[in-house]
Amino acid sequence: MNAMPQDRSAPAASGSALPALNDWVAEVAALTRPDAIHWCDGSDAESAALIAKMQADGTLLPLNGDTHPDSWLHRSHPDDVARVEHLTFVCTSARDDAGPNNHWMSPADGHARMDALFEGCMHGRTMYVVPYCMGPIDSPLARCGVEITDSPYVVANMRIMTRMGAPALQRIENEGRFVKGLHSIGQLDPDRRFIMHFPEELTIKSFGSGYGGNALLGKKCHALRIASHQARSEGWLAEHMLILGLENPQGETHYIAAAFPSACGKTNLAMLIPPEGYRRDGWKVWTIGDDICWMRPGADGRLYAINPEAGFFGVAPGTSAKSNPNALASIQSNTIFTNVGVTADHQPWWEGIDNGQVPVTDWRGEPYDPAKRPAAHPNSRFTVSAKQCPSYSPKAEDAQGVPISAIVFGGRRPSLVPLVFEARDWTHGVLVGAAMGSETTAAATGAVGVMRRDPMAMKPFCGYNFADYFNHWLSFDKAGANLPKIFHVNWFRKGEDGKFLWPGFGDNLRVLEWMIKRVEGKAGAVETPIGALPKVDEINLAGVALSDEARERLFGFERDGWRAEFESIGSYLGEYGPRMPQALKDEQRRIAGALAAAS
Ligand code: O2Y
Ligand code: MN
Repeated sequence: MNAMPQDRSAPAASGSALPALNDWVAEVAALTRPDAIHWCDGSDAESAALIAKMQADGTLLPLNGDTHPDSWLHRSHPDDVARVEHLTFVCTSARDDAGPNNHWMSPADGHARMDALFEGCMHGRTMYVVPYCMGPIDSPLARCGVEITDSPYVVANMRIMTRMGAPALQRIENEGRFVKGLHSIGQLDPDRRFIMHFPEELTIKSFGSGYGGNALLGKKCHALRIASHQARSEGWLAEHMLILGLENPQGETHYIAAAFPSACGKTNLAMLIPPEGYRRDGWKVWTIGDDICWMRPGADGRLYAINPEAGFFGVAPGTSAKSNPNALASIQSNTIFTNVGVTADHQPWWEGIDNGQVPVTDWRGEPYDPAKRPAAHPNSRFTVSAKQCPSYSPKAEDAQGVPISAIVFGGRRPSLVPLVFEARDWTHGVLVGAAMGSETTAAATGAVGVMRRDPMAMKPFCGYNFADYFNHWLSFDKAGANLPKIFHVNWFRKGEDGKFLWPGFGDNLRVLEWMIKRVEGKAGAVETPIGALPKVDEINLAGVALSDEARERLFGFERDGWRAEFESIGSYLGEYGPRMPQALKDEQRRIAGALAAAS
């Protein structure tokens, strides 16, 4: 049983029928010395009590109850506003198992460093024990975890983002296994902040941050870094991908999973509204998930996917009735906003909301002064249940997942990369994913036009060596497999004048339609060494005004540029040394050879 007294302020189960869980909670309590322990059951009453407590101490500020019922504003510490990749570690016994794509520490050093920080850190606080399930509670693809945290704000977010509480605890007790996540906000001191992963022990320790991916341990830490490791040993894939369903006028739905680096509009694509003509014809887009996808082969050889999350932790700035009406509709009630500005009548406000209102208070709680800082922090967020999204698919709750017809990779490529191309086969597709990335902008790094590769958008999230990860991807191509086609898209191609050539947003559906036609064998393509490009007359561009330059750059193939790109891809693969799978190196050489031969 627990070493510490139970918090009686809200009804809660006290302890678990699983000795391993009770023992761990007792061990953590002995280390962190909280004043009270609260086992979360996920009930409405528990949530109401937690929210009342946070309102009383100023952690949550009420927003306008008429326009945004049951919605709250949280202001994080100004030094704690984003994920911290430089303080994020993967602690494997062998350094090479974490790979050059991760910061590494030995498990012994990692635990020692973290346990010193956790020592006595919950004195004066309540320790919350949060059982959660990533994925539909009855899904064989779902996996469970328990987050111990001293942040009630984290508990409130976990309740939205995961299936949290009694049903999850029940599943954990039945299965006897769970990911252990220990979190404390500490003193929110950036010099005493680390996010450490121990994949061999299915354990996460996070200290010193209360924000997003650093603190909601079900998300990036569990569902990507730990799960990617677990997926490798169990034969499935844990990916940084949205999942959407594309329904045609005949009522047939194809499911597409798509990986883009952070801040490339994944949430917008997942909630896409078809252009007017498509809507009239009966096309629909269904949202399954906007960030994470767990996939595994089914009995028919196809990949079946679930969204392990239950909510959206979306970027607020730029979200508007034009850019993402579904997101805007989702966040009209029951939403936690973090680090947005507010209007005089306490409505949330951010740059790009474009609703004719004006902010009076910025994200730090100071009078809004555009000369000083934006009203909303650029990484400000909304946390909301996926069930509030008008395009949320009932299939998202399907325990068996949805069959994936196409996998899409994409990045921000102002030059060279056409709007869309299709990989020749699975191995080529894995190479396309391994080579993807974005060209930097001055705002991001100070260096313009430098290619930052972000394989499968997993650079910050793969819990093991990328070379082994590519090998794992390649391993799915085996007898009996019926794998999705793989495509690459680039919504961000620019013209001579530096302006985007493709309208993006709803018009991206035209590209998705071409992909599905390819899957169904109903569209032709131009074969090139880099893959199959659409014949311009086989992609529906009715109503899209494209200049000759735009058509050439969006649908053309620039041999010289690709030759240089493939040299660069070869060097990149070489950075992973002898662990890089030979099949991927051979594929790079095959294409480089084809590019050279045709000169
Ligand atoms: O800054 C954070 O902690 C959040 S990062 C994030 C949140 C939701 C979805 N994706 C991401 C990401 O960085 O990929
Ligand atoms: Mn993400």
